[in-house]
Amino acid sequence: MLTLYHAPNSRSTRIVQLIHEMGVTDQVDIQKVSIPRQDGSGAVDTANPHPEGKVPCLMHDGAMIRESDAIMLYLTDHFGDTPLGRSIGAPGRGAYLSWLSWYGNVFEPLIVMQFCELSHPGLQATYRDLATANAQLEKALTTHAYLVDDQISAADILISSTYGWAPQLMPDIPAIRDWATRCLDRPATKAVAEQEKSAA
Ligand SMILES: N[C@@H](CCC(=O)N[C@@H](CS)C(=O)NCC(=O)O)C(=O)O
Repeated sequence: MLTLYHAPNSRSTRIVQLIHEMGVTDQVDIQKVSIPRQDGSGAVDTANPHPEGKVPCLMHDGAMIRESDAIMLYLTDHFGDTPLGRSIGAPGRGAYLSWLSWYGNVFEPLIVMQFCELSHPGLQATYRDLATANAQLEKALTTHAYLVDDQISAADILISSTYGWAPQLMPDIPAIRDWATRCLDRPATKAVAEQEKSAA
């Protein structure tokens, strides 16, 4: 059995959205846990096996998978017939892995830097900047309807989730705005977000 440790209205929401999009809610046990929130509420939950007390955290037969991009890759590989993944040998596999990792290694750090109003030549040299990141998204989305190809993948769910919790970061770039809206307005993704927001 797969178990996802999840705190509503957090970075683990996108994993719940992926699970709903894949139609495998009956095959993943979703355990709600608390986390310390930026407003001072919440606390580390001893029921959460994540070594830093964070979410998301996925357990599968005693093995732990953490970090959103790794969890999405793990789930789409595990449920190999889902159209939201790109299996080994599929034409989009390289782009799929690249966008998933780009999120964790480049895009999320840039988003955090923006929130913290951080800038430094070393950060710029390593991550470039949000304008460069947005230009990459725009280029990909001008070529195809989604990041990997013309069919939505978990990479789209992951990267567009940013604009679900931080809509103010949406750039004024039609290709990005339209793509994010297409992703966030999908019935399963929207239903999870609305259910969590209304329960908060
Ligand atoms: N890069 C990680 C970030 C995980 C993360 O920071 N999660 C937040 C929730 S939005 C958390 O658990 N915070 C609680 C804490 O820092 O103790 C991922 O995407 O999985």
